[in-house]
Amino acid sequence: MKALVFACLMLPVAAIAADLEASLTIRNHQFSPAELKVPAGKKIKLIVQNQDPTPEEFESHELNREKVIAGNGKATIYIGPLQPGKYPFFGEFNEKTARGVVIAE
Ligand SMILES: [Cu+2]
Repeated sequence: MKALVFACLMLPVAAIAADLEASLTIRNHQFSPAELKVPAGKKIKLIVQNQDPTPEEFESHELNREKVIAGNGKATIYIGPLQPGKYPFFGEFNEKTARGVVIAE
């Protein structure tokens, strides 16, 4: 009984603490949006949807992230909490066209 009450009290806290989500789409070897604004100081759950039939690799030295996303697939990349600033990223398999930047503010 005590445990149940505790669990109920904890629910709203859990809801507030849920990750912020942001999404990116890859199409024609380009990221959309190319400029992704996120709040500084928060952990972000970044969902990357690849609508191209070929794989892409999300890579960012500034964010220290590297992840392959299968063709017509989806990947989740956790970033942050970030200091205010700009964090460029690119698609390593199509570096000339697949470019973007996360802007934390
Ligand atoms: Cu790489």
